Amino acid sequence: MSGDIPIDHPRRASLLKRGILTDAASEGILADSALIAHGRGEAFDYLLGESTSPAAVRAINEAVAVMREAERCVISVNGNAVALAPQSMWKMAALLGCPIEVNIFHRTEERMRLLLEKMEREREAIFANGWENGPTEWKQLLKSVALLGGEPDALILGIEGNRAHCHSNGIHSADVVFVPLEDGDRCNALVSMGKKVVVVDLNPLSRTSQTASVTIVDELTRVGVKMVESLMGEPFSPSPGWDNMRNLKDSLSVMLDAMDLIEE
Ligand code: PTJ
Repeated sequence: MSGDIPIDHPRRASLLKRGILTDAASEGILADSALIAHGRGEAFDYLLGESTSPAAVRAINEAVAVMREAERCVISVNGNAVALAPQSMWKMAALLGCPIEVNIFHRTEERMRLLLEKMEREREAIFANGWENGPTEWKQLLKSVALLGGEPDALILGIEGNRAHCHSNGIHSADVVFVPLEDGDRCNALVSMGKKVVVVDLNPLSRTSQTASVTIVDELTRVGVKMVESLMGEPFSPSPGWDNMRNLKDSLSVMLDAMDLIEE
């Protein structure tokens, strides 16, 4: 796929992501509506100029600080996150010393099996290729990350059906949950359980964005790389007056400023 797209094509990064997702759909790891969700995200990303805004950088910093200070952090991944940014998720978990839980909205045992297998293959790929600029003990850190999701023994309160299943030593007992591409109901349920919820969502107007404790309005693959970089640097504290709504408005105004790109 990458060989077919000229290196200077203006939509190259976007087309590569489409290729990754259509391959993942063929492998059976995505929900039926995953490509629609991605397309919605793409439209917002277009308005961001497909780059990380200063508001998103502030949210990424806040997210990293909150996750570092957590007593029990967990990274919750769904089909789209496993397809798009699996290696960043592993590296973040290794640096934070926290588990990864595969937790999907459209849960079937077959999808869960495929997602867990794909995550393990991606961990192996990091071992095989090394971790550039990673900490000296990276192999040990990566090895020690627990991958949860296969044997849920608890429920997310306030949501129904298969999508409520989670692990008691993962999402259920976490004080901070990182959930890229979350749906509104589940984000709301996690917040109602008293957890801090950090989300990545290109749509600043979604219920997820508005409900979360920290919302990063940016594209997941870019965010993953930046969060790993930040976690490899010096720790810093969360900002005491973090105002998520203010940051959402700042993100939305970057999109509205795209109007200036149209010459009269
Ligand atoms: O794997 P499952 O079963 O858990 O299902 C996953 C999907 C994504 C299908 C499910 O969570 C879903 O339907 O999500 P929504 O409610 O459509 O929300 C997805 C949100 O993610 C939308 O607001 C999109 O704008 C946003 N989004 C899509 N792709 C990206 C993104 N945000 C950041 N980076 C992306 N690459």
